[in-house]
Amino acid sequence: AKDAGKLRAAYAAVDRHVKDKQVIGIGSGSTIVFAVDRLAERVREENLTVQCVPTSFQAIQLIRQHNLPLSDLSATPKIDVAIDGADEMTPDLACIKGGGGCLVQEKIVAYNSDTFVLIADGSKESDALGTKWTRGVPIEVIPMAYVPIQKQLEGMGATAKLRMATSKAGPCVTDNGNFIIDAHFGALQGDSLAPAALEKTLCMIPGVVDCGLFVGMAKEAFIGREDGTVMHYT
Ligand code: DER
Repeated sequence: AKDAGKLRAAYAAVDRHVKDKQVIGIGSGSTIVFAVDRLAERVREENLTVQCVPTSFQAIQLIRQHNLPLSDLSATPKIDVAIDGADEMTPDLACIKGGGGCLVQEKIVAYNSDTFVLIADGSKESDALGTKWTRGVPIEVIPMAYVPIQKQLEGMGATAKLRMATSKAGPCVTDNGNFIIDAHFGALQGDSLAPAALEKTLCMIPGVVDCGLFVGMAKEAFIGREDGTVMHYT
């Protein structure tokens, strides 16, 4: 049922936003797979001309596997619409991303797009970030600094864990060659823990490349709920 929700959300977003002659940011994760399926179908059926900018090696593979035109920010720095998933999102469209470890390029692509659209199944909806996604805010860090950063995060009251790889020995290494610390602060509410404030605090720590708090970035969200409806947040 989750996959059905992901598919419905993905199709609704692509059908609502994708037009001819667009530069499209392609996110990472599992929900985006449905969006690229639908995008490729529409490009073929409607003979659309699009350029796709990836947010990870996974996105590059998806674009190539569907024979979609692969571009990058050097060739097409202005993105019309970026579509991506989320690990948890609140009604104001703030979200936690990075469950798939691709948050750095995802945030760059989202930032450089005119319209950033989230797609997700209903399990991602939340009243407060950190209450349903309890694995922590993903934070990409320069490897040589991960221990002092981990200690600083613990000093802020978080449980901070270095993300270990599952299909290789040792830490997870991102597409950019860095490590990820997952820092769980509990519910992100209150002055210092409000998502916007926390994002700034985290990104100021030397050695932090970026964090998985996307605040004030998404303009819309399509959520495929269990009951078969698609909630369109704008
Ligand atoms: O890692 C990420 O940011 C992904 O976009 C993630 O947040 C969404 O992954 P999913 O579509 O597999 O749930």
